[in-house]
Amino acid sequence: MFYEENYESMSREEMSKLQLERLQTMVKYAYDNVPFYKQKFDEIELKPTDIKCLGDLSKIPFTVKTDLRDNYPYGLVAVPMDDIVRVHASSGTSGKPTVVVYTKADIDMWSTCMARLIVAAGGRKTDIVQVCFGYGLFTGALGLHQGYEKLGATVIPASSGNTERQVMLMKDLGTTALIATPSYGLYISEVVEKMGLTKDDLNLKIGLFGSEASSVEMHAELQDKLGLFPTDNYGLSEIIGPGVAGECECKCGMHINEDHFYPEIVDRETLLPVADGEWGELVITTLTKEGMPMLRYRTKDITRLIREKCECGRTLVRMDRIQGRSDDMLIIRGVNVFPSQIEGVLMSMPEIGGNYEIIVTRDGHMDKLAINVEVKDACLLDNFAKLENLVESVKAKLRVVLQIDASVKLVEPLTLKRFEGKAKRVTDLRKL
Ligand code: DLL
Repeated sequence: MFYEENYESMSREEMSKLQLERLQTMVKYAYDNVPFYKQKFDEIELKPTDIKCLGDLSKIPFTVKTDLRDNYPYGLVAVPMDDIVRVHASSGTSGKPTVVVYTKADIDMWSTCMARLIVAAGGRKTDIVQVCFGYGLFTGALGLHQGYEKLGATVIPASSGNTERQVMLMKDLGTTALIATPSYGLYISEVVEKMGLTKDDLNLKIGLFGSEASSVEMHAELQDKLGLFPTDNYGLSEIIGPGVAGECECKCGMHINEDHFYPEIVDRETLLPVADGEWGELVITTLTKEGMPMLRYRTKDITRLIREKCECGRTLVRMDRIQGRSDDMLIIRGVNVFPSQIEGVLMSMPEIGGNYEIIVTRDGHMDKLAINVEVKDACLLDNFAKLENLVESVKAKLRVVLQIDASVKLVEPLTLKRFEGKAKRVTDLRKL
């Protein structure tokens, strides 16, 4: 089933034609209405009319997160404030938040994009949807909320936190669709168990997870514990929020709403476009956004594009699961380490749970990588020989994947910190 079949299953020729038309209009619009873009174009003597084909996009300078910060709060807005109907912001780790704005048409486009991805994932009008993302400036909750509402489903704006109450609501209100970060989804599954319930006491059918990385193994666990079909969903506030891309029922990459968000993959170091299918940093240009157009926004997220035919019938290009963020990458003893690689190893071991901490320290000139991870069954901690064996096999697997040694500590179930939003798993004490 499709939400907008004409756009979702366009031929490549039609899609490229539409993208080029929209790109040319968007570039002129941004140049005419946002002094920031005009200045950047003028500096390199680039004119909107120089964009004659999609490949010409690479002539346009990148936009980065600090451009939004430097123009805080409304410097990149392309319309009179009177036309802005919503403001969101992403928290950011330091200083001012990144503010993003929406016109009425932007909200409509956003809801439509979200509705497309919900339907692609298997969500329906008949769903009772519990949104367990935090409501507020974060785009996650309202994004999914609007999309599901547009579809005509029943939305419960539960927000995040108070997990026992979430489970009670889920059970009593007959929730069929769960919306959360994957780490919060797993935490909910632990609370279900703690409350003496099982997936059979719930009526969950589908879970739209996103806003942080998740592994195949995490999805298997969500499916097993909660009895739902989990999908991965990607987006970022600077572009729109969720609704940029999401997995369909085939789960073989996230379809990008590329008639609204044009994707490019560039090499992390040279920033030049990579060959089709290669891994690199995702760069997105908004093709239809009015309030705050983004030209060649560097997401810092590492992925690749997948163009092979998808069984679902959608022709929208797919992006692979995010491998990490270029600014998340740790350099430990000169070796590049992505937290997602560590997670992949941990989640592949059945005795180990999904909760872990990565701690990097420096002893003299020597970087040290320590990993604390919960075992699934506390009894294991009483059997010294078994425990030692498990620690050694985790270390050996990590060595193969990362090419460096790590110290590994197995701890009791439910003893590490839990998260209701995006999980923070890495502590790099070297920077302090
Ligand atoms: O997290 C938007 C969103 C909300 C997406 C709900 C999906 C569901 P921000 O708070 O601006 O927006 O964070 C954006 O989160 O650049 C990625 O690094 C990360 N991210 C988002 N989705 C995924 C995902 C929302 N599916 C930043 N896998 C992005 C991995 C993700 N990382």
